[in-house]
Amino acid sequence: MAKKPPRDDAGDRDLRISPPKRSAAGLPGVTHALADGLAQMGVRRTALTLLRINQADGFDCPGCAWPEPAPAKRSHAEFCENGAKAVAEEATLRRIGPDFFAAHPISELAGKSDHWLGQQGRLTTPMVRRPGADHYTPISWNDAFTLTAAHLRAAEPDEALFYTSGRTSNEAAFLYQLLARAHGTNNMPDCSNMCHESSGVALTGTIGIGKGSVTLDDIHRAKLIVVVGQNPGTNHPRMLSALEHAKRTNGTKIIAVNPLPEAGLLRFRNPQRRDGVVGQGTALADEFLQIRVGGDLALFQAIGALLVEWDAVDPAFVAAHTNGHADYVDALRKLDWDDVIASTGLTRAEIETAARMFADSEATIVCWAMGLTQRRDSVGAIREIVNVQLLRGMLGKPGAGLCPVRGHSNVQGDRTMGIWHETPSWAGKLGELLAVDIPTRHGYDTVEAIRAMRDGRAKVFVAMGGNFAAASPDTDVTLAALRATPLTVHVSTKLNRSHVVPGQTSLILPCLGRTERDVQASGEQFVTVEDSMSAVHSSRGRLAPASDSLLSEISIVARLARALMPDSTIPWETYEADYRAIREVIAAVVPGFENFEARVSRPGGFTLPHPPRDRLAFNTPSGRAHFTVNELSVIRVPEGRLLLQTMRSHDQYNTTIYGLDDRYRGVKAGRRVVFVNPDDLAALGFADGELVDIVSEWSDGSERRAPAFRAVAYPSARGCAAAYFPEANVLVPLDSTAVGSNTPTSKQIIVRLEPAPTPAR
Ligand SMILES: Nc1nc2c(c(=O)[nH]1)N[C@H]1C(S)=C(S)[C@@H](COP(=O)(O)OP(=O)(O)OC[C@H]3O[C@@H](n4cnc5c(=O)[nH]c(N)nc54)[C@H](O)[C@@H]3O)O[C@H]1N2
Ligand SMILES: Nc1nc2c(c(=O)[nH]1)N[C@H]1C(S)=C(S)[C@@H](COP(=O)(O)OP(=O)(O)OC[C@H]3O[C@@H](n4cnc5c(=O)[nH]c(N)nc54)[C@H](O)[C@@H]3O)O[C@H]1N2
Ligand SMILES: [Mo]
Repeated sequence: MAKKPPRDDAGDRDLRISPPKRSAAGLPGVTHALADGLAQMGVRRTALTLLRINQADGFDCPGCAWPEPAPAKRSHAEFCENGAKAVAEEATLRRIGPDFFAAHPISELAGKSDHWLGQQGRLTTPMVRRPGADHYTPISWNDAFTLTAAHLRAAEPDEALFYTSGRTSNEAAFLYQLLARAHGTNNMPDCSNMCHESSGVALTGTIGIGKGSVTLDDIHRAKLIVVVGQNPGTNHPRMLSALEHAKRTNGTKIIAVNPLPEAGLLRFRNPQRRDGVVGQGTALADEFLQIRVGGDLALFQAIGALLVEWDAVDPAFVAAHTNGHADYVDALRKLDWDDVIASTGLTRAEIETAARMFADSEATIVCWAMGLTQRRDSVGAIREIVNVQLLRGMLGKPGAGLCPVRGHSNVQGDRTMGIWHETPSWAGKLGELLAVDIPTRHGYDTVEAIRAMRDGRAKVFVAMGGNFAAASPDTDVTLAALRATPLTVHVSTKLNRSHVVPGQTSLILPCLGRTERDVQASGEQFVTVEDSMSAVHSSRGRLAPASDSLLSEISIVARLARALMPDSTIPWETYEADYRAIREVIAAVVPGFENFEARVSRPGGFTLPHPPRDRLAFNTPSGRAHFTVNELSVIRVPEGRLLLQTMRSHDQYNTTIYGLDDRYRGVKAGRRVVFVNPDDLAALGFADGELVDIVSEWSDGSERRAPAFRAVAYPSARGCAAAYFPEANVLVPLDSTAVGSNTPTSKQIIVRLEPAPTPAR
């Protein structure tokens, strides 16, 4: 039997802190995975569901976007502790229906924690909140679509916003962008805007494609893997198996670049190997560069400068495939090492050791994630990684390349399918094929969408998954913006913050999840997804749906489209009845998807072309890869202030909080903690464990406050602090974004700590 959801909202009442762990996974990983499954699903369902994850005939793990090995090489347990938690969260046996919403007014739910909201169970019935009401009440699907269509028709097309989170399948995403564009807008903000947008912008500008260039096979064959600004032990646990494999079979060297000594990067105990469950495990990182937050651009410039100085470059590659080399080298000659030291907090000797490893490696991969993408200079920092890889000729050969490690399991696929606030290159073809006018005006990204709602320029907000209210920056601004919007519509599996800050009218539309059977008029359907390494494969759920009233995301889009455009010549009904019809259109318009149906029906699917990797072809104006010159500007943190980054605990999936522990970092039963180097804490006059407010300071003089965090002395880089997202989002100013990608700077916030006022008795 599954356990009942918790009744009370414990908060940080029982918070305990112990020293951080030195290794990841092993036996505790296995038991934690099972504990979550059992609590949510009971024994039988836990066993049945977990064995289907990432199998060729099963469903794609809704956890992260790390790829699966080829079908023949897959183990029976091709998932990790956190994948198991993601599945348990969706396949839970807990349900919330009309009774729940009748018992809990919205004003009460708004006071609950994200953890409590998510723990209540799966949404079962469409619900509506009418203007002024404090309760959601049931609404029929038909009425929900009619209501939404009426609001959309009453507004200009560009007053509508269509948000997407990265779990949406290729088919649903393709149909959803078609709906938005046929309606006449490119307003498609998506979670990517807050995630890897900086990677896409940096890579498109330099190598002509916004995606990573490596495959899993490359990871196994690399001689050097550099992991920058990423915490795979928590966020991509199966990546650790790949790193371990490379190390054991190939002697691969690993460099970790991070302000925090993350457990998984230092040592890994592979739960799929006997010695990993009980033994010491494998030491992963050979070199740990404990960089200051924001020091990566300087680090890679310095590595580039040393490689040039040592003549450790690949002149043939540079001459044949790149341009801009001379300007780049000129700029490197002017590099100011004092700035490099100030920016990175590293010694020159440490940087030289790392550069030597680059110089000695014939096959280098650089991986990165949110530690690199959510800062003011993110695009520049990623371009500097590209520079170093180009210098050494690390594209288009086995075991080498650029590897942005994506987050959501289909976030890369969603962009391929046209979820973008600009116009995809193939939009013209789509317009011709279906006889629709495709808009060419730039739409709003996430930050612009918030501004539009705040300023009354948006009338309808539709979200295909995700949790916009909790994921977005500047929480108070975002919540007010959502509340001011005439209609908000959330297609969701679970209750979350976005539902309890409703627009004037608000709809919750409950949908099927990945693990569930999807039966339409033509029979049982599957959908497809694309992982972080451009491999496309099918995903088929097997569980009975959480409720008979659920619709698939595709049905919801198709039915909304018919309500909105009754005279449309687009065959929405056919698409809903048979997803093969959607794949046929995708095959006809999206490059790389020729013969889609047949190729994706093979076990393991197929890999999309990547011109730089496949044949050193660069879709840039010059046909070559570009070296770039990026300005190094040292982040000056005023006296008495810290540079705060916001990150994930081990027990959360973005805004979904599975539990209140962060095992590897020694945190139990609480989330309102701020990690600070002990020397900084002492210098600022705070004691370890003291209760503090975090106050962020923005350049326009405005301040934002996150009250009542426990200060934790932690072995972080000097001058830096870390707290969890989404609790700390309130501190990120809406206008503080990365140059070039407009990604909120969730990893670069200047803060001061203040003693928290003693609560009144
Ligand atoms: N279990 C689980 N899995 C997930 C997710 C989840 O929430 N839970 N989220 C998914 C999503 S959407 C994403 S995008 C990924 C996120 O995966 P990660 O990018 O690993 O996520 P974060 O927790 O934000 O970790 C950022 C890391 O960067 C480091 N860092 C911070 N600032 C800097 C800096 O200036 N320089 C460097 N070099 N490092 C820095 C932090 O210390 C931390 O280790 O994971 C995906 N997978
Ligand atoms: N401060 C700070 N802010 C950040 C970040 C950070 O590091 N720091 N990270 C950013 C990043 S990398 C990302 S990707 C965003 C994440 O932003 P989002 O993608 O918007 O947020 P999630 O928390 O992943 O969304 C969780 C919700 O998705 C719904 N859901 C789950 N599965 C399904 C499904 O199959 N279908 C549908 N329709 N709904 C489903 C559930 O209702 C659940 O509550 O947050 C960003 N915000
Ligand atoms: Mo993400």
